[in-house]
This record gives sequence, C-alpha cells and structure tokens, in this order.
Amino acid sequence: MSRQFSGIQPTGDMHLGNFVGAVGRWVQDQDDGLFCVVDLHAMTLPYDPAELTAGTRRLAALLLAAGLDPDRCTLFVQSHVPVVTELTWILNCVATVGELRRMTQFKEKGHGQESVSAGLLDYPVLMAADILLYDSDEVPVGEDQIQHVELTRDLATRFNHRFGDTLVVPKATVPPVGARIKDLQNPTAKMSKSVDSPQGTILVLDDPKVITKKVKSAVTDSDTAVRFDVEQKPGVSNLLALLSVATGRAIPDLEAEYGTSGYGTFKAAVAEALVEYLRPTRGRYEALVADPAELTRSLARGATKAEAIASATMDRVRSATGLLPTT
Ligand code: ATP
Ligand code: LTN
Repeated sequence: MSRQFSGIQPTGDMHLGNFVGAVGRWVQDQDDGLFCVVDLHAMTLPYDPAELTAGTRRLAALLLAAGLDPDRCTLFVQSHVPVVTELTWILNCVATVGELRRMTQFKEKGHGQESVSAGLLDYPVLMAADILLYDSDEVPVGEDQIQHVELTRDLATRFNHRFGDTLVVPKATVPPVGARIKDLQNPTAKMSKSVDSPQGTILVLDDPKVITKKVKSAVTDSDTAVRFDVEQKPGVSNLLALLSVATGRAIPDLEAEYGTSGYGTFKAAVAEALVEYLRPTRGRYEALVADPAELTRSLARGATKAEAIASATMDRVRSATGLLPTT
C-alpha cells in the first residue's frame, strides 16, 4: 500500500489554487495518508507570532472542513513532531549549498530582499525531512513543488548510497488538470498566498457573491472563443481548468458546450460551479472553529499517530549514520 504525505503552510488564507492543486485531492485519496500544517516552514519569511498560532488553527479547521477525516488519515501540525528538525540537520549534512541556491522558490522568495534567513535557503531540506520521516511514497502537490520533491529524491538516494538502504525514495504526483491555477487578474502568474492580489485570488472561504464578482472580473482577452490555449489565451484556459475541476467534466467537452457562448455566459457558469464546489467546505468550517477543544484533541491525536512512524524512521537513521544510541 502506497503512503501519501503532503503539507501546506499556515500563511495567509487557503485559496482555490491550494484546493485544486493539493487539498481537494488529499481529501479524495486520504486513506492512510499523512497531512501536515507546516508551521516551521511558515517561519522562513518575516511573520507575526500571534498570527502564526491563529493561522495554524484556522488552517487545521479548514482542512477538516474540506473533508480530511481523522479516522481515515493523520492530520497534524509539523512542529508537534519535533524530530523532523533532527532529520533536517542530518539531511543538511547530505545536501549541498549549491543545490539549495538553485531552487526556483528560493530565488523567487529571496529576490529583492536585503537579507534572507538561512531558514529560507534550508526550506527544501525541512520539506525533504517531512517527506522522508514518514516513509512516504507519494507526495500530492501543485506544480511549483515538483522541484522540491525531486531534491528530496536526490537526497534520499544520496543518503542511501552513503549509509545503506534506509530511506524510502518518494515521487511527486500532480493533478492532470489544475496543477498551476493562475491569478485571475494576472493569468500568467500562479495564484498565491503571498502575492497581494485580492481580486485575482479566490479564497476557499470567500462568500458566494465575492466569488462571482471575482470570476466575472477575471482578465480574459479581446477574442470571443472559449478555447483551451495556455499560450494565446491564458485567462480563458485558467477558467476552463477551474470549470473542469469543479464539475469533473473534461476540457474538450466544456469547449464544445461554451466555445461560442460568449465570455459572459461562460464566466457565469464558472462562477456557479466554483460556488457549488466550495460550498460544503464553507458550510462545515464555522462549526469546526466554534469548537476549539475538539480541534486541539484532533491535532493531538494526529501528532501521536505521526510520532509513532517518525520514531521508527529515526531509529534507522541514527543507527545508519553512526549516532551513539542513548540506551
Ligand atoms: P506561497 O504562494 O505563499 O508560496 P502557496 O499559495 O503556494 O503559498 P503553499 O502552502 O506553499 O501555498 O502550498 C500548498 C499546496 O498548494 C502545494 O502543494 C502547492 O503546490 C499547491 N499550490 C499552491 N498554489 C497553487 C496554484 N496556484 N495552483 C495549483 N496548486 C497550487
Ligand atoms: N513547501 C510546500 C509545503 C510543504 C510540503 C511538505 C508539501 C512542506 N512540507 C512535504 C509536500 C510534502 C509548499 O506547498 N509550499
């Protein structure tokens, strides 16, 4: 049985890109998977401590509202299993500074900053430690994270070569449609939590009226055909991908239906489908945040389950790398 592991940062609010590229698929295929709110990753850029605490709880509640079921999978907070930082250190001694500096996300997030934290450079090693600590086979992510999963594979292979077969070499899985949802106002850039584009970003908890307004004002082009062509028609193609995911219908089928309908009719259909797609999550969220004690219990239970897997991996890693046993 193949084990899935994935993570999401408690920075900003969950948007449609996160939902389509990652979280929605986690829910569909959640049995025996591990899903993690990666609070330690959220410390790599300047942040407010109170907001990190509140954001971690909000995101965990939202993941439960989206349909992750603690009886079927393990939902936990990254820092609740602290040995992940020990494995990060050990992997730091396997990774090279050169390969970390080449990571696209490091270059993008560090670009234009006067100084960047060592944590930002080390971000992918912490992510590798997450994945490898839990003997993960598959890592469901959006396209932007493929490079980090490739690095994880390289580190695991290098580790196994140096210290003997110890770590499971994982692979990334990306969705066939929707691996990179674009900003509605800037359809060549990915929809993102850290870019300030409120009109271009649909939040999972946005009110239906707000969703409709954002879709209707999405940037398209001066043509009229509803056709999937990412190069020539990035805005329309993004909306087609969203409609496909929200309705479960194939893109050619949607092109046949909306090809000549005009952008107004097409956008109305996209807005309606997205409202329906997100409605159940929105509905469940309020009840979940209203019961903080239950959320705390769910996360504690998740941490206990995750800890059991982590400690077995760490025993193997410590022994393979020559660390002296404590007993
Ligand atoms: P930031 O833009 O600040 O880096 P983010 O929006 O990418 O944040 P993350 O917590 O880093 O959010 O990502 C959680 C998951 O969502 C990852 O698997 C990532 O690949 C996926 N994801 C993020 N943005 C998109 C997008 N626009 N389209 C598809 N998947 C996405
Ligand atoms: N870097 C990821 C979040 C993340 C992750 C992981 C994803 C941290 N650890 C392990 C998959 C597996 C991102 O989405 N930005």
